[in-house]
Amino acid sequence: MAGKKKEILSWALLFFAVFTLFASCNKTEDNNKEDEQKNGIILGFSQIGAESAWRKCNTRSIKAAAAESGVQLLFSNAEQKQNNQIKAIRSFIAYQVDVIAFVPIVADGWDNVLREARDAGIPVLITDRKITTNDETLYAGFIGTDSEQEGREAGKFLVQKFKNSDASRTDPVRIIEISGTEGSSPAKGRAAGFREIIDECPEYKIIYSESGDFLRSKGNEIMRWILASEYKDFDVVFSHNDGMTLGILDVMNERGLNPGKDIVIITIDAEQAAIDALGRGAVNCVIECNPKFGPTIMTLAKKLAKGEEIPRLMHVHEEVFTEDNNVESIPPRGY
Ligand code: GZL
Repeated sequence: MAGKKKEILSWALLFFAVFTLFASCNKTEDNNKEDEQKNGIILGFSQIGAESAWRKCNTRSIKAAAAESGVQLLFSNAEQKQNNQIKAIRSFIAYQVDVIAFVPIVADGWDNVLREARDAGIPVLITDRKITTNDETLYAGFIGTDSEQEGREAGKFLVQKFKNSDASRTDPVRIIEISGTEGSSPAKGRAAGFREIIDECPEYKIIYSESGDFLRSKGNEIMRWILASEYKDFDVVFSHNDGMTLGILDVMNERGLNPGKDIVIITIDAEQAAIDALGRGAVNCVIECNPKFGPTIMTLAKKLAKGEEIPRLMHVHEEVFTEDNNVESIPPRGY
């Protein structure tokens, strides 16, 4: 009997040993999968700051997409300083991230730090704003908005608007331009695209242009100054982003002016507040600049981490909303 008991015990012990071994293999496998998910690629991202509703939405899109796709995100907010971006990129290099992505606050001054990233073998993806460089080996590709086209759309709306309204008009159409951050690709691109269209029509005249740095407070300040200056009689405001436009509208409303009726207002971004202003007739044209390309950034970063090629230039889809649109049909903007 004792022998029988012994035999059963040995079988039980053998079964337990085999079961434990099998379970631990599974566990290791699960751990590996979990590790891979958790420790996917490491992406170092330098964002310029939080200067507008657009920027905050862009950041939300990037962070949500990283979490969704298992990308480990090292996120740095440069607080509007190029130097902080350069320091962040250097820290990503030191940390040996798999990929670096960033929004260049201005177009110039990136060659040295991007050369360091290239020499460290870390691919770079440029997002939202563009850089100026003669060395195409410094980055793998660009994903973002087409600022020149946004400027052209503003010009096309304006020309159409005045063609329809008063064909007999002989005096010039006096335009105020409130532009974005000096030296940034959106400010340069929007200005260039707008001029490409209106320069074909001599009756359009930009009587005053100043950078509002994409800030609502600066838009407000500049319009306050203009209304007390020799430029106070104008027909159109072309503002490079909705934040500055909202600051401009605040002053106009304070002064009992009639934006959208006596003064044509054209703005870029298409944040909800601008669409609402379009709906109440305070703005005539809102050109979309789409901030929600976080998922595409993650897809491109994963390709780069695997050593795959990506398109050199990718522009996100953008719409134009005008006073002729049924605003109710425009989906909620989310920013
Ligand atoms: C444009 C983007 C601009 C937005 C602003 O691509 O860089 O920066 O138009 C934002 O609202 O601050």
